[in-house]
Amino acid sequence: MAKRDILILPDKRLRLKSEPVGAIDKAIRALVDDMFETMYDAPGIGLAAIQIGVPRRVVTMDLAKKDDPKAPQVFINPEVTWQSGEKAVAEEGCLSIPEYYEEVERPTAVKVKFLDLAGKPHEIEASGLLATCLQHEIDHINGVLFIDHISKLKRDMVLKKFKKAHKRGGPVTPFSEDKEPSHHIG
Ligand code: K1U
Ligand code: ZN
Repeated sequence: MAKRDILILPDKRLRLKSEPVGAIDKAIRALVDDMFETMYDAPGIGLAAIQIGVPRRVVTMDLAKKDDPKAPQVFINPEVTWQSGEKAVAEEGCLSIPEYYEEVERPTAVKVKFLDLAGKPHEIEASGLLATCLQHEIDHINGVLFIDHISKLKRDMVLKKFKKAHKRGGPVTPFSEDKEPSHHIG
C-alpha cells in the first residue's frame, strides 16, 4: 500500500477520459489499495483513479459518518444507466481543487451499474450523498470536473487562481481572503 500524490488543477491529466478495466488482476487490486490509502489520508469521501494519475475507470468511496466504522466501496467501470428528471443543489468539494466548495445542481437519483473487486456485476439506485458522489466520480473518469457545472464566471475565477498558484509553485491563497472586508480600519 502507498499513499500517492493527488493531481491538482490545472493538471491536464484531469481532462483525460479513463479506459475501462478488463481483468481485475493484482495490479488493479494494488491500485484500489493505494486509492483508499490516499483517499483516507486526504481526507476525502471519494476518489477516481485519474486523480492519482491512473487513467482507468476505478472509483473508491467511503460515506461512513465520522464516528462510525469504515465502509469502503469500490466501483469498477461504473456507468449511469438512468437519472431522475428531478434535480437538486448540493455543495461539492474536490480533492483536485482543494479548499474550493460550490453548490452544484444534479439529478437527485441515479441508477449505476458497476463491477465489484471480485468482478461481480451490480446495479444500484442511489440518492442523497451517494448519488452526488457517484456522479462526481463518474464525471472524473470522463474528464469532467465539478467546476464544469457552475457558472463560467466562477469557473474562470477558480481556473485563474489555480493556474497562478501552479506558476508560483505554491498553494492557492484561501478563497475567503478574496472577499472584500466589510469594515475598513483607518
Ligand atoms: O472526488 C473527489 O475529489 C473527492 C471529493 C468527493 C465529493 C465530495 C463532495 C461532494 C461530491 C463529491 C471529496 O471527498 S472532497 C472532501 C470532502 O467532501 C470531505 C472530506 C472529509 C470529510 C467529509 C467530506
Ligand atoms: Zn473531485
